Amino acid sequence: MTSFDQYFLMNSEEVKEYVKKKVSFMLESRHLEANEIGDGNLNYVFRVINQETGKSVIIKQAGPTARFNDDFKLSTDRIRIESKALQIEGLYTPNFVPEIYFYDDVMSCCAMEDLSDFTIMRTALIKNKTFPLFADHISTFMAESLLRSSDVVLNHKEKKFRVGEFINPELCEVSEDLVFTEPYFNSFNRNEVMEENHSFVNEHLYKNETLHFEVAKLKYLFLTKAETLLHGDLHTGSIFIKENETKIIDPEFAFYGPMGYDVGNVVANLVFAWMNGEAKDNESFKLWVEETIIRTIDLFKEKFTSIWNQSAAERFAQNQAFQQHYLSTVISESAGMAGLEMNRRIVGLAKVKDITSLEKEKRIQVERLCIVTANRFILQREQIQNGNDFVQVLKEVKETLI
Ligand code: SR1
Ligand code: MG
Repeated sequence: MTSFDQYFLMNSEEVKEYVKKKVSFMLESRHLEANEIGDGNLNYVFRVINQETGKSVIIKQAGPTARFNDDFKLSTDRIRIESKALQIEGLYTPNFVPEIYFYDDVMSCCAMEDLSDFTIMRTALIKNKTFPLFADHISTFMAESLLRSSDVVLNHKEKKFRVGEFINPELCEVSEDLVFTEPYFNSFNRNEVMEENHSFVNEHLYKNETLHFEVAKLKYLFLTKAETLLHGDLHTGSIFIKENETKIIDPEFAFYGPMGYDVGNVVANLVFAWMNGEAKDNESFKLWVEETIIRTIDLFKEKFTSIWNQSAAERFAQNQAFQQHYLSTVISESAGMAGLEMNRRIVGLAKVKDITSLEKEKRIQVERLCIVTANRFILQREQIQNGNDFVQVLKEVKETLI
Protein backbone atom coordinates (compact mmCIF):
# COMPACT_ATOMS: atom_id res chain seq x y z
CA MET A 1 0.00 0.00 0.00
CA THR A 2 1.40 3.39 -0.95
CA SER A 3 2.38 5.88 1.70
CA PHE A 4 1.86 8.80 -0.71
CA ASP A 5 5.42 10.03 -0.23
CA GLN A 6 6.08 10.28 -3.97
CA TYR A 7 3.91 12.02 -6.57
CA PHE A 8 1.67 10.02 -8.88
CA LEU A 9 -1.69 10.74 -10.46
CA MET A 10 -4.35 9.05 -8.31
CA ASN A 11 -7.39 7.09 -9.43
CA SER A 12 -10.60 6.80 -7.39
CA GLU A 13 -9.42 3.76 -5.41
CA GLU A 14 -6.13 5.43 -4.55
CA VAL A 15 -7.91 8.61 -3.54
CA LYS A 16 -9.97 6.58 -1.04
CA GLU A 17 -6.76 5.24 0.49
CA TYR A 18 -5.35 8.75 0.52
CA VAL A 19 -8.39 10.10 2.37
CA LYS A 20 -8.26 7.28 4.93
CA LYS A 21 -4.68 8.20 5.73
CA LYS A 22 -4.68 11.97 5.45
CA VAL A 23 -8.06 13.56 6.11
CA SER A 24 -8.52 13.97 9.86
CA PHE A 25 -12.29 13.46 9.92
CA MET A 26 -12.10 10.39 7.65
CA LEU A 27 -9.18 8.53 9.26
CA GLU A 28 -9.44 4.76 8.70
CA SER A 29 -13.06 5.09 7.48
CA ARG A 30 -14.22 1.85 5.91
CA HIS A 31 -17.24 2.86 3.89
CA LEU A 32 -15.86 5.40 1.47
CA GLU A 33 -17.08 6.05 -2.04
CA ALA A 34 -14.99 8.17 -4.41
CA ASN A 35 -15.99 9.67 -7.76
CA GLU A 36 -14.09 11.87 -10.14
CA ILE A 37 -16.39 14.84 -10.77
CA GLY A 38 -14.08 17.41 -12.38
CA ASP A 39 -15.38 19.10 -15.50
CA GLY A 40 -12.78 21.86 -15.79
CA ASN A 41 -9.96 21.98 -18.32
CA LEU A 42 -7.03 21.30 -16.03
CA ASN A 43 -7.33 19.20 -12.88
CA TYR A 44 -8.83 16.05 -11.38
CA VAL A 45 -11.50 16.54 -8.75
CA PHE A 46 -12.63 13.66 -6.54
CA ARG A 47 -15.58 13.69 -4.21
CA VAL A 48 -15.10 11.21 -1.38
CA ILE A 49 -18.02 10.43 0.90
CA ASN A 50 -18.29 8.28 3.98
CA GLN A 51 -21.57 6.49 3.40
CA GLU A 52 -22.07 5.79 7.09
CA THR A 53 -21.60 9.29 8.44
CA GLY A 54 -22.46 11.29 5.31
CA LYS A 55 -19.27 13.30 5.77
CA SER A 56 -17.53 14.20 2.54
CA VAL A 57 -14.42 15.91 1.21
CA ILE A 58 -13.09 17.09 -2.13
CA ILE A 59 -9.59 16.07 -3.19
CA LYS A 60 -8.29 18.14 -6.09
CA GLN A 61 -5.12 16.95 -7.79
CA ALA A 62 -3.04 18.51 -10.56
CA GLY A 63 -1.61 16.40 -13.35
CA PRO A 64 1.51 17.37 -15.31
CA THR A 65 -0.59 18.42 -18.32
CA ALA A 66 -4.02 19.97 -18.83
CA ARG A 67 -6.65 17.23 -18.74
CA PHE A 68 -8.34 18.43 -21.93
CA ASN A 69 -5.16 18.67 -23.98
CA ASP A 70 -1.77 17.07 -23.31
CA ASP A 71 -0.03 19.80 -25.33
CA PHE A 72 -0.40 22.09 -22.32
CA LYS A 73 2.44 21.10 -19.97
CA LEU A 74 1.67 22.85 -16.70
CA SER A 75 3.47 22.86 -13.38
CA THR A 76 1.61 20.98 -10.65
CA ASP A 77 2.54 23.94 -8.42
CA ARG A 78 -0.80 25.37 -9.50
CA ILE A 79 -2.50 23.49 -6.65
CA ARG A 80 -0.24 25.27 -4.13
CA ILE A 81 -1.18 28.56 -5.75
CA GLU A 82 -4.88 27.69 -5.68
CA SER A 83 -4.84 26.52 -2.05
CA LYS A 84 -2.91 29.56 -0.88
CA ALA A 85 -5.11 31.98 -2.83
CA LEU A 86 -8.28 30.42 -1.38
CA GLN A 87 -6.82 30.67 2.12
CA ILE A 88 -6.00 34.36 1.64
CA GLU A 89 -9.41 35.09 0.09
CA GLY A 90 -10.93 33.14 2.99
CA LEU A 91 -9.39 35.62 5.45
CA TYR A 92 -11.20 38.51 3.77
CA THR A 93 -14.41 36.82 2.61
CA PRO A 94 -14.84 33.46 4.38
CA ASN A 95 -18.44 33.14 3.16
CA PHE A 96 -17.47 33.27 -0.47
CA VAL A 97 -14.79 30.55 -0.79
CA PRO A 98 -14.59 26.87 0.14
CA GLU A 99 -12.56 25.98 3.22
CA ILE A 100 -9.16 24.45 2.44
CA TYR A 101 -8.36 21.66 4.94
CA PHE A 102 -4.78 21.17 3.78
CA TYR A 103 -2.41 21.31 0.83
CA ASP A 104 -0.07 18.40 0.08
CA ASP A 105 3.03 19.47 -1.85
CA VAL A 106 4.17 15.87 -2.49
CA MET A 107 0.95 14.69 -4.12
CA SER A 108 0.20 18.16 -5.57
CA CYS A 109 -3.32 18.00 -4.24
CA CYS A 110 -5.47 19.71 -1.68
CA ALA A 111 -8.39 18.69 0.47
CA MET A 112 -11.28 21.09 0.61
CA GLU A 113 -14.88 21.57 1.63
CA ASP A 114 -17.41 19.68 -0.48
CA LEU A 115 -19.80 22.08 -2.19
CA SER A 116 -21.79 19.46 -4.08
CA ASP A 117 -25.07 21.05 -3.06
CA PHE A 118 -24.15 24.06 -5.24
CA THR A 119 -24.44 24.36 -9.04
CA ILE A 120 -21.83 25.73 -11.42
CA MET A 121 -23.16 29.19 -12.25
CA ARG A 122 -22.64 28.86 -16.02
CA THR A 123 -24.79 25.70 -16.07
CA ALA A 124 -27.59 27.54 -14.27
CA LEU A 125 -27.28 30.63 -16.48
CA ILE A 126 -27.58 28.51 -19.61
CA LYS A 127 -30.96 27.41 -18.23
CA ASN A 128 -31.61 31.18 -17.84
CA LYS A 129 -31.90 30.92 -14.05
CA THR A 130 -31.47 34.16 -12.12
CA PHE A 131 -29.68 34.87 -8.83
CA PRO A 132 -30.84 38.11 -7.17
CA LEU A 133 -27.99 38.14 -4.62
CA PHE A 134 -25.16 37.52 -7.06
CA ALA A 135 -24.23 41.16 -7.74
CA ASP A 136 -24.04 41.86 -4.02
CA HIS A 137 -21.93 38.75 -3.36
CA ILE A 138 -19.48 39.06 -6.25
CA SER A 139 -18.96 42.80 -5.70
CA THR A 140 -18.09 42.14 -2.05
CA PHE A 141 -15.73 39.32 -3.00
CA MET A 142 -13.94 41.44 -5.61
CA ALA A 143 -13.72 44.65 -3.60
CA GLU A 144 -12.45 42.82 -0.51
CA SER A 145 -10.01 40.46 -2.19
CA LEU A 146 -8.65 42.88 -4.79
CA LEU A 147 -8.18 45.91 -2.57
CA ARG A 148 -6.92 44.15 0.55
CA SER A 149 -4.14 42.36 -1.35
CA SER A 150 -2.92 45.56 -3.01
CA ASP A 151 -0.44 48.27 -2.01
CA VAL A 152 -3.38 50.46 -1.03
CA VAL A 153 -4.07 48.35 2.07
CA LEU A 154 -1.16 45.94 2.48
CA ASN A 155 2.20 46.91 3.86
CA HIS A 156 4.39 47.41 0.76
CA LYS A 157 7.07 44.93 1.91
CA GLU A 158 4.48 42.28 2.74
CA LYS A 159 2.92 42.84 -0.67
CA LYS A 160 6.27 42.27 -2.41
CA PHE A 161 6.67 39.01 -0.51
CA ARG A 162 3.21 37.96 -1.71
CA VAL A 163 4.07 38.84 -5.30
CA GLY A 164 6.94 36.33 -5.00
CA GLU A 165 4.71 33.61 -3.52
CA PHE A 166 2.33 33.91 -6.43
CA ILE A 167 4.74 33.83 -9.35
CA ASN A 168 2.76 31.58 -11.72
CA PRO A 169 4.64 31.58 -15.05
CA GLU A 170 3.00 28.67 -16.84
CA LEU A 171 -0.59 29.52 -16.05
CA CYS A 172 0.11 33.17 -16.89
CA GLU A 173 1.54 32.03 -20.20
CA VAL A 174 -1.69 30.17 -20.97
CA SER A 175 -3.63 33.43 -20.49
CA GLU A 176 -1.05 35.52 -22.34
CA ASP A 177 -1.40 33.23 -25.35
CA LEU A 178 -5.08 32.35 -25.23
CA VAL A 179 -6.51 35.69 -24.09
CA PHE A 180 -4.13 38.32 -25.39
CA THR A 181 -2.32 37.01 -28.46
CA GLU A 182 -4.01 34.16 -30.30
CA PRO A 183 -7.42 35.82 -30.82
CA TYR A 184 -5.67 38.53 -32.86
CA PHE A 185 -3.07 36.49 -34.79
CA ASN A 186 -4.10 32.82 -34.60
CA SER A 187 -0.41 32.39 -33.80
CA PHE A 188 -0.50 28.64 -33.07
CA ASN A 189 -3.27 27.86 -35.52
CA ARG A 190 -5.46 26.77 -32.63
CA ASN A 191 -8.34 29.18 -33.09
CA GLU A 192 -11.70 27.64 -33.92
CA VAL A 193 -13.91 29.99 -35.91
CA MET A 194 -17.28 29.12 -37.43
CA GLU A 195 -16.90 29.05 -41.17
CA GLU A 196 -19.70 31.61 -41.64
CA ASN A 197 -17.76 34.04 -39.43
CA HIS A 198 -14.31 33.68 -41.03
CA SER A 199 -14.35 36.94 -42.93
CA PHE A 200 -16.00 38.78 -40.03
CA VAL A 201 -13.22 37.63 -37.67
CA ASN A 202 -10.60 38.45 -40.26
CA GLU A 203 -11.82 42.01 -40.58
CA HIS A 204 -12.69 42.73 -36.93
CA LEU A 205 -9.87 40.85 -35.16
CA TYR A 206 -6.99 39.64 -37.35
CA LYS A 207 -6.66 42.71 -39.60
CA ASN A 208 -7.65 45.41 -37.14
CA GLU A 209 -4.51 47.47 -36.45
CA THR A 210 -6.35 50.05 -34.34
CA LEU A 211 -7.60 47.26 -32.11
CA HIS A 212 -4.17 45.58 -31.99
CA PHE A 213 -2.64 48.76 -30.59
CA GLU A 214 -5.13 48.79 -27.68
CA VAL A 215 -4.84 45.03 -27.09
CA ALA A 216 -1.06 45.44 -26.93
CA LYS A 217 -1.45 48.01 -24.14
CA LEU A 218 -3.75 45.68 -22.21
CA LYS A 219 -1.42 42.73 -22.70
CA TYR A 220 1.44 44.75 -21.27
CA LEU A 221 -0.72 45.66 -18.28
CA PHE A 222 -1.28 41.95 -17.68
CA LEU A 223 2.44 41.25 -18.05
CA THR A 224 3.72 44.07 -15.87
CA LYS A 225 1.11 45.55 -13.52
CA ALA A 226 1.59 43.58 -10.29
CA GLU A 227 -1.25 45.41 -8.61
CA THR A 228 -3.05 42.77 -6.57
CA LEU A 229 -3.63 39.07 -6.04
CA LEU A 230 -6.04 38.13 -8.81
CA HIS A 231 -8.25 35.11 -8.98
CA GLY A 232 -7.01 35.01 -12.56
CA ASP A 233 -9.87 33.03 -14.15
CA LEU A 234 -13.02 34.52 -12.67
CA HIS A 235 -15.62 33.27 -15.15
CA THR A 236 -19.01 31.76 -14.32
CA GLY A 237 -17.51 28.25 -14.51
CA SER A 238 -15.36 29.22 -11.49
CA ILE A 239 -18.41 30.13 -9.43
CA PHE A 240 -20.60 27.76 -7.44
CA ILE A 241 -24.00 29.16 -6.72
CA LYS A 242 -27.36 28.51 -5.10
CA GLU A 243 -30.23 30.83 -4.31
CA ASN A 244 -28.72 32.54 -1.29
CA GLU A 245 -25.04 31.64 -1.50
CA THR A 246 -22.10 32.14 -3.83
CA LYS A 247 -18.71 30.43 -3.63
CA ILE A 248 -15.72 31.32 -5.75
CA ILE A 249 -13.55 28.34 -6.66
CA ASP A 250 -10.55 27.43 -8.84
CA PRO A 251 -8.04 30.29 -8.46
CA GLU A 252 -5.21 28.23 -9.96
CA PHE A 253 -4.42 31.12 -12.34
CA ALA A 254 -3.90 33.44 -9.37
CA PHE A 255 -0.97 35.87 -9.58
CA TYR A 256 -0.26 39.54 -8.96
CA GLY A 257 -1.84 41.36 -11.88
CA PRO A 258 -4.20 44.23 -12.73
CA MET A 259 -7.53 44.33 -10.82
CA GLY A 260 -9.48 44.93 -14.01
CA TYR A 261 -8.66 41.41 -15.18
CA ASP A 262 -10.97 39.82 -12.59
CA VAL A 263 -13.70 42.45 -12.80
CA GLY A 264 -13.64 42.30 -16.60
CA ASN A 265 -13.92 38.50 -16.59
CA VAL A 266 -17.07 38.66 -14.47
CA VAL A 267 -18.68 41.24 -16.78
CA ALA A 268 -17.70 39.33 -19.94
CA ASN A 269 -19.19 36.10 -18.68
CA LEU A 270 -22.40 37.87 -17.68
CA VAL A 271 -22.50 39.21 -21.24
CA PHE A 272 -22.28 35.61 -22.51
CA ALA A 273 -25.32 34.81 -20.37
CA TRP A 274 -27.09 37.84 -21.88
CA MET A 275 -26.23 36.58 -25.38
CA ASN A 276 -27.72 33.21 -24.49
CA GLY A 277 -30.93 34.99 -23.41
CA GLU A 278 -30.83 37.08 -26.59
CA ALA A 279 -30.64 33.97 -28.77
CA LYS A 280 -33.62 32.54 -26.89
CA ASP A 281 -35.63 35.81 -26.94
CA ASN A 282 -35.76 35.69 -23.16
CA GLU A 283 -36.30 39.38 -22.36
CA SER A 284 -36.81 38.98 -18.61
CA PHE A 285 -33.58 37.01 -18.27
CA LYS A 286 -31.70 39.63 -20.32
CA LEU A 287 -33.08 42.35 -18.09
CA TRP A 288 -31.85 40.51 -14.98
CA VAL A 289 -28.38 40.17 -16.56
CA GLU A 290 -28.33 43.88 -17.44
CA GLU A 291 -29.29 44.83 -13.89
CA THR A 292 -26.71 42.41 -12.54
CA ILE A 293 -23.92 43.94 -14.64
CA ILE A 294 -24.94 47.44 -13.53
CA ARG A 295 -25.20 46.48 -9.86
CA THR A 296 -21.98 44.44 -9.88
CA ILE A 297 -19.95 47.38 -11.13
CA ASP A 298 -21.70 50.07 -9.11
CA LEU A 299 -21.67 48.06 -5.86
CA PHE A 300 -18.03 47.17 -6.50
CA LYS A 301 -17.22 50.88 -6.77
CA GLU A 302 -19.14 51.67 -3.58
CA LYS A 303 -17.56 48.86 -1.56
CA PHE A 304 -14.09 49.55 -2.96
CA THR A 305 -14.40 53.19 -1.85
CA SER A 306 -15.63 52.24 1.59
CA ILE A 307 -12.84 49.68 2.19
CA TRP A 308 -10.35 52.24 0.90
CA ASN A 309 -11.67 54.90 3.28
CA GLN A 310 -11.61 52.58 6.27
CA SER A 311 -8.52 50.47 5.69
CA ALA A 312 -6.06 52.11 3.31
CA ALA A 313 -2.61 52.33 4.87
CA GLU A 314 -0.86 54.03 1.94
CA ARG A 315 0.06 57.62 2.87
CA PHE A 316 -1.41 59.09 -0.33
CA ALA A 317 -4.68 57.21 0.09
CA GLN A 318 -6.30 60.24 1.71
CA ASN A 319 -5.81 62.21 -1.47
CA GLN A 320 -9.32 62.21 -2.97
CA ALA A 321 -8.16 62.90 -6.50
CA PHE A 322 -5.80 59.93 -6.32
CA GLN A 323 -8.57 57.65 -5.07
CA GLN A 324 -10.86 58.70 -7.92
CA HIS A 325 -8.09 58.31 -10.49
CA TYR A 326 -7.26 54.85 -9.14
CA LEU A 327 -10.84 53.57 -9.24
CA SER A 328 -11.55 55.11 -12.62
CA THR A 329 -8.47 53.31 -14.00
CA VAL A 330 -9.66 50.01 -12.52
CA ILE A 331 -13.07 50.36 -14.20
CA SER A 332 -11.74 51.30 -17.62
CA GLU A 333 -9.17 48.50 -17.48
CA SER A 334 -12.03 46.16 -16.51
CA ALA A 335 -13.85 47.19 -19.68
CA GLY A 336 -10.78 46.44 -21.79
CA MET A 337 -10.23 43.07 -20.11
CA ALA A 338 -13.93 42.19 -20.52
CA GLY A 339 -13.55 42.76 -24.24
CA LEU A 340 -10.48 40.52 -24.38
CA GLU A 341 -12.23 37.70 -22.51
CA MET A 342 -15.18 37.96 -24.89
CA ASN A 343 -13.13 37.81 -28.07
CA ARG A 344 -11.02 34.90 -26.90
CA ARG A 345 -14.03 32.79 -25.93
CA ILE A 346 -15.52 33.32 -29.40
CA VAL A 347 -12.48 32.56 -31.56
CA GLY A 348 -10.06 30.74 -29.26
CA LEU A 349 -9.91 27.08 -28.32
CA ALA A 350 -11.40 27.49 -24.82
CA LYS A 351 -15.02 28.30 -25.54
CA VAL A 352 -18.10 28.83 -23.37
CA LYS A 353 -21.25 26.70 -23.49
CA ASP A 354 -23.49 29.79 -23.22
CA ILE A 355 -22.56 30.36 -26.87
CA THR A 356 -21.58 26.93 -28.23
CA SER A 357 -24.84 25.35 -27.07
CA LEU A 358 -26.89 27.69 -29.29
CA GLU A 359 -28.43 26.58 -32.55
CA LYS A 360 -26.23 27.46 -35.52
CA GLU A 361 -27.92 30.54 -37.05
CA LYS A 362 -28.34 32.18 -33.65
CA ARG A 363 -24.77 31.35 -32.73
CA ILE A 364 -23.41 33.01 -35.88
CA GLN A 365 -25.31 36.19 -34.98
CA VAL A 366 -24.44 36.37 -31.29
CA GLU A 367 -20.78 35.62 -31.99
CA ARG A 368 -20.72 38.74 -34.17
CA LEU A 369 -22.55 40.69 -31.49
CA CYS A 370 -19.94 39.55 -28.95
CA ILE A 371 -17.02 40.61 -31.14
CA VAL A 372 -18.38 44.08 -31.90
CA THR A 373 -19.33 44.63 -28.24
CA ALA A 374 -15.92 43.37 -27.12
CA ASN A 375 -14.09 45.70 -29.49
CA ARG A 376 -16.06 48.67 -28.21
CA PHE A 377 -15.24 47.69 -24.62
CA ILE A 378 -11.57 47.63 -25.62
CA LEU A 379 -11.44 50.74 -27.81
CA GLN A 380 -13.74 52.95 -25.73
CA ARG A 381 -12.67 51.74 -22.30
CA GLU A 382 -11.72 55.20 -21.05
CA GLN A 383 -15.34 56.30 -21.40
CA ILE A 384 -16.68 53.27 -19.54
CA GLN A 385 -16.93 54.32 -15.92
CA ASN A 386 -20.00 52.72 -14.37
CA GLY A 387 -22.30 49.74 -14.74
CA ASN A 388 -24.70 51.47 -17.05
CA ASP A 389 -21.89 52.37 -19.48
CA PHE A 390 -21.24 48.65 -20.04
CA VAL A 391 -24.91 47.89 -20.66
CA GLN A 392 -25.33 50.90 -22.95
CA VAL A 393 -22.59 49.57 -25.24
CA LEU A 394 -24.27 46.17 -25.31
CA LYS A 395 -27.65 47.65 -26.21
CA GLU A 396 -26.26 50.03 -28.83
CA VAL A 397 -24.35 47.24 -30.55
CA LYS A 398 -27.45 45.06 -30.56
CA GLU A 399 -29.47 47.86 -32.16
CA THR A 400 -26.94 48.44 -34.92
CA LEU A 401 -26.17 44.80 -35.70
CA ILE A 402 -29.54 43.02 -35.53
C1 SR1 B 1 -5.44 25.41 -21.08
S1 SR1 B 1 -6.71 25.93 -20.08
C2 SR1 B 1 -7.88 26.75 -21.07
C3 SR1 B 1 -8.70 27.69 -20.27
O1 SR1 B 1 -9.36 27.00 -19.21
C4 SR1 B 1 -9.21 27.71 -18.00
O2 SR1 B 1 -10.39 27.74 -17.27
C5 SR1 B 1 -8.73 29.09 -18.40
O3 SR1 B 1 -9.81 29.96 -18.67
C6 SR1 B 1 -7.93 28.80 -19.60
O4 SR1 B 1 -7.73 29.91 -20.42
MG1 MG C 1 -10.63 26.57 -13.71
